[in-house]
Parts: sequence; structure tokens; C-alpha cells
Amino acid sequence: MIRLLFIIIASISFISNVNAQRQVADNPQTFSIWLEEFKLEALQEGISQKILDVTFDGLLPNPRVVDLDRRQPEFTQSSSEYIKIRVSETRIKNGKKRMAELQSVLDPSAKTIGVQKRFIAAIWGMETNYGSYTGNFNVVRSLMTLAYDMRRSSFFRRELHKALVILEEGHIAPDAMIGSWAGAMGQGQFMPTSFFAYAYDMDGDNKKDIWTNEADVFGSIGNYLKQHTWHENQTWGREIKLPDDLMERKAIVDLTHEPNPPRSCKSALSLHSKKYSLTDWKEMGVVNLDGSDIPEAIGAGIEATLLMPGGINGPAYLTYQNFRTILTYNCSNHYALGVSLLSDELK
Ligand SMILES: [Ca+2]
Repeated sequence: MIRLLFIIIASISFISNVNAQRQVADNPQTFSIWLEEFKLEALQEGISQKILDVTFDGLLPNPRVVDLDRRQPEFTQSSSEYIKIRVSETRIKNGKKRMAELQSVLDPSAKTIGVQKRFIAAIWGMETNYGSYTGNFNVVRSLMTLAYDMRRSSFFRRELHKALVILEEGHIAPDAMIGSWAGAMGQGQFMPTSFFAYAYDMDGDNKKDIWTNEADVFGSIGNYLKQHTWHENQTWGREIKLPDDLMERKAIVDLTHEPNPPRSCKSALSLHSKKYSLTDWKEMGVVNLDGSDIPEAIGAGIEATLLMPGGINGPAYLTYQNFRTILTYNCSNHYALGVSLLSDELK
């Protein structure tokens, strides 16, 4: 009888355990079995038993991460609302202050990489408020949760493996590897695969510490931009003025409409016009905000797209290659415009 009772209790406990895991993430496979298989694979791919023991000891999927991954997109913010919040007076003031404080690190890092420091600082400011908020999720736990969950499991399984390689190489201690809920890490919010492609050991200590070492942070953000076709001698673009006459304005927009935006970052680039030289834009009647001519001296080789995030009556921008590079960091016109306008304020 006691034995039977034990079996019944054990079965109930087993079933409720399985159900708890099913609630956490969408996967018919029991979490513990999934994890054992993952660890075996990691071991075969060169991750040490020691790192696996330290990182996965008692680690369970994080239901909060699944909730965040499932949530509906928030209400769409207009470009001007977004800019007002993200490029606030406080953020501009803090940016200038932080750039001055860290001048002896920022200036040589930016020079070595070949990216203007105001753009590195602007991305740093937009991503983590100049390193003051880098997220407080255990990166391995987040990635493990999203890899176990089946929605985007192959992507996150790859990221989880790379996160373990980062720990294996000793860039950061396991308990210090924190980040945002989806695994973006450190002051520049790099995913583990981006870490291996773009993180940069600026101070030469053989560690790429994108969490606490500002030289490495600046080097890494700069290197990401540099590796995505950054032009050091150019800016991001400029706010411009189209003809006042609505019909003329509409004619330019219709004429320059891009029917086949690039597949990479299509959602943002589908709102950009075709590329034209600054000389062409000038001939179409585009002028600076104050009515003066747009520069042609730097314009000979620059191809710019027209972006009007607020529609035909909203602000208009000509954006250069560097704007498209910022879009590779985060495929959102709001974001890239936020970085661009913040960089202008930090100039
Ligand atoms: Ca370093």
C-alpha cells in the first residue's frame, strides 16, 4: 500500500513537473532530457565539462523570458514621439558628460577603429544609456530558455553555444555574463555570434570585455560599424527641405519610389527612396532646412535615399551609406534616426 502510494505521488509529481515545463516553453520534449542532449552536443563541440557544470547547475527555463518573447508588439510610436523620448535633453547632457569623462579612452579607440566618436557614443547611449543599463538577465539562462522553446529554437541554440564559447575562452566570468532578456550582452548589446564577429580587444589584454571595459566597448561598437561599410569622412545624412508645393513634393516622392528594397532590413528600407547623388537631389529641388544649397563638394560620390518617416507632410531626410550601416545594428528607421540625431547633438 505504501509502495502504491509512493508510485501515485511520484507519478503526480512527475506529471506536474512536466506540465510546469510545458507551461514555461513550447516543447513536447521534457526540459531535463533536452538539456542533457544539448550538453552532450556542446561537450562534443569542445565546451568543457567544467563550464557546463558551472553554467547549467540548477538552471531552469525562465518563464519571464518566454512571456517577453510572446508579447504583442507595443503600440506603434510615431517617429517624432520616439525621437523626443530617445534623444531627450537628459540623454544629450549625459552623453556630453560621459564623453568628456572618458575622453582619454574614447578618442584613441575611435581613431584606431576609424569611426567618428560621436557615432560610437550615440549607439552606446541608445543601447544602454552610456553603459548604465545593460540588462540584468542571466544570458545563458535566457538563451537556454529560447533555445528550448520551439519558436526560434535553432537561432537561439546557436547563440547559446556561442555564449558558452565566450565563457570557455574566459572573456567574462559565468556569473557576470548578464544582458537583456533575449541575450544581447554588455554595453553595446551584442548577441554572442556578433561578439565573435565584431567584439574588439582594444586594450590588448586578450579579453574582449564588452561588459565592463570601456576601451573594448568603444572598440567593439566601432568595429561593428566599420565591418558594415562605414565611411569615416562622411556623416549619416541630413534633414532637408522638399519644395513647399505639395504637388511638386509628391512628384519627387513618386519619382524616387524604390519598388525593390534590399532584402536585408527590408522592413525599414522599404520606406526609403531609390538612391540618387546629392547633385541629382539638388536638381530635383531639395535644399537644406534653411533654404541654402545642399553641399556638392562632399556630394560627388555620395548616394542618398529620401526618408520621410512622418509621411509627405513630416520631416524629410536624405540618408547616406552610414545611415544604412546604423540600420545593420538595429533594423529600424526610428532607431537609426535616433542614433543619427543624437550623434549630431554630441558633435
Ligand atoms: Ca580587452
